[in-house]
Amino acid sequence: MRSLSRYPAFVAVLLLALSSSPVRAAESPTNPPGVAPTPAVTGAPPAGIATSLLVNGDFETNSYPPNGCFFNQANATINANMPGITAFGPANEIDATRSPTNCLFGGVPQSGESKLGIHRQSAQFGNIGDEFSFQLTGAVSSGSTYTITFYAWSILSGDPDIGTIDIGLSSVAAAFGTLVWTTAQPSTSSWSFMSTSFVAPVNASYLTVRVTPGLQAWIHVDNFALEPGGATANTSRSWGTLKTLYRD
Ligand SMILES: [Ca+2]
Ligand SMILES: [Ca+2]
Repeated sequence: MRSLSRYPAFVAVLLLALSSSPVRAAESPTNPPGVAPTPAVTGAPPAGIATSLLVNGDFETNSYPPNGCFFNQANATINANMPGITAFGPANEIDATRSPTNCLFGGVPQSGESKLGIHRQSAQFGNIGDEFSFQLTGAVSSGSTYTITFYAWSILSGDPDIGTIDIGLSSVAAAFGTLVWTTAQPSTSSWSFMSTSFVAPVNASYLTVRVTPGLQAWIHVDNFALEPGGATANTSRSWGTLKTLYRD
């Protein structure tokens, strides 16, 4: 009976493993320049967003003027225009959009009209990077499980590396804090869906984002959500456990 009672959890782990390959979102058609933005869809938020702990995880709440592409924004400028977001990386050059177009690089925003581009510079400039945090609507508790999802698109037009994204937890808005996940490499031709569940190693009030140190890459990101719960890998499940499960 003991092993049977573990069956649902085991299936959950299997499903997690099967779903770990990146899922590519369908691309939206690119609107021609000058077309007015499509009005925001009203009603219930998409599934998975309603319980997100992130403030402004889609970047859609901002005071940038419409139909604009805002490259190399000082951290203070990002912070003045995007509630819930704190830019703090030493590179000080996050790119923000409020446009139904792709702003010449990557794709149109994965959701809405705003995405961010974060960069890590060349070794000549010390590989310094852009970093930012999301304010949380509720504290993350050490020892509890959470699921993070977002979309990323790596741009190779001016940088040699595809790069990866680091996700961290921090007690303060302007420091990366503790690394909890490094993603796989995003696609360079479409939005890659990034998702994992993790057990929080620390209490935190902010979720942090950066391009992984040690290389030179420019990655666009959009539509972040952080939700309580999720299935995490259990390294104690051995082949012996599997055989026992089916023998019983
Ligand atoms: Ca967005
Ligand atoms: Ca930039």
